[in-house]
Amino acid sequence: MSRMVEINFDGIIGPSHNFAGLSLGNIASSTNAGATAYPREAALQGIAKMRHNLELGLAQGYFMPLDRPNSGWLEALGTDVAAAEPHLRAAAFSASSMWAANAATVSPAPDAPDDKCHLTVANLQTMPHRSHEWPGTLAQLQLAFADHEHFAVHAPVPSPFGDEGAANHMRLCSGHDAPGLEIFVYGKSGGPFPARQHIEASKAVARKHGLHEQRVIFAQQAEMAIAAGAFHNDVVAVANERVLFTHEQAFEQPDALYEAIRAKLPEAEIIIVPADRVSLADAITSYLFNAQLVSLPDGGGMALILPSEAHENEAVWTYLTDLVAGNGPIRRLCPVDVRQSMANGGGPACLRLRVVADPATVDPRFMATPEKLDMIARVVSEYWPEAISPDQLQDPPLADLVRQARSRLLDVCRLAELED
Ligand code: SUG
Repeated sequence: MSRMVEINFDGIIGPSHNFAGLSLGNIASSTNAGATAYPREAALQGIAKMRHNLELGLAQGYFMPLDRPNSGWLEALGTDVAAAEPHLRAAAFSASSMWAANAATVSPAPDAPDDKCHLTVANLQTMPHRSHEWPGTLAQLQLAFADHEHFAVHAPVPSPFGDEGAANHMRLCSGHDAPGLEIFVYGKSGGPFPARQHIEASKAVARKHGLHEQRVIFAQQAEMAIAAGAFHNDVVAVANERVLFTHEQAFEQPDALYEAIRAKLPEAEIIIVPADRVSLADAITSYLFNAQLVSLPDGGGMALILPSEAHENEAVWTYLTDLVAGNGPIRRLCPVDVRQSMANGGGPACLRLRVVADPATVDPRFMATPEKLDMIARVVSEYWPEAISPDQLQDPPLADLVRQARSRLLDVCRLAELED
């Protein structure tokens, strides 16, 4: 019997995690540029989040870190790890695939005419350090979702149309296994920071997934939000089942969007956080919308898995406490510590890709259990570097150490075929 549930696949934080200030428009990344990073602690924080979600009764999976430093990419640029200019070396080392919300856009089977779950790997072409993720990500998606009866994995949208995957995509539905309304959020360039999601990419993904135009909305992200540091829509809005939880200033034309949502999905419930309760600046530093909004099993209502930074922001926490005290669908607040990822602009929701599917149709090597997480934590504790400062990226032993750590993880997870 098929059991369609939402599975959260987290990117395991790779051994080369560092703060190189590579993402213009991502305020945390720019603020922490040059700081010492703690890859071991970072990965253990990510594993603890997965463990927490398993304990809540949620289905959990993971993706492996990619092969870094990416020497093939440097070679294509006519250089290598030793000779590369520092910005290229840092881009080759980046552990940015941890942010699995940018891995792909996912349309679950109930939304598609062929009754398959469609995944399009994101080209991430706006930021150089992210533009070389997709081949490694595609290889994993093809393995994890190799069951062609249930999944269709698509190649990336071609250049020059930037696509950043699920971070700019929301799905509203009466239940995960019911047909959904898919909202694609795009940006327009021209502001101080790049708009990373191009409308042509969003439209291409919707076409490739075969979505019916009645069940799709394309909405422009507010230029003001991008300029304030919301480099992806999931920094200012999140959806789960029939609920859209959004900041008032997330969209360029919010009223038109809300109206279109209500017309296409009358049961939708839109929770709008007003700027006079939580400013855009507080929303972006606290990452309250970069929460995982999840449905708890057994009718437990919805919970927000939030970064602990949201707990520490008075305006944000007061708003959230009032929210759960009301009679709304969001019943529970669960702060989690993902500070190492947060310092590069990645909250709990950035670290995961949601796939609605029957877990039995997914390659079990990508599915988490408490025992497997313990095993992964042991590899991380033994092999992940404790600290990486930016000037260490040029030390030849670091590249070997990072590669060896990943190989060890692939071995214990029986995924050595992902080795290049
Ligand atoms: O693409 N940070 C990532 C953060 C991605 C967050 N994802 C979502 N919002 N879904 C980015 O900007 C920083 C890397 C550095 O500076 O070293 C970075 O890539």
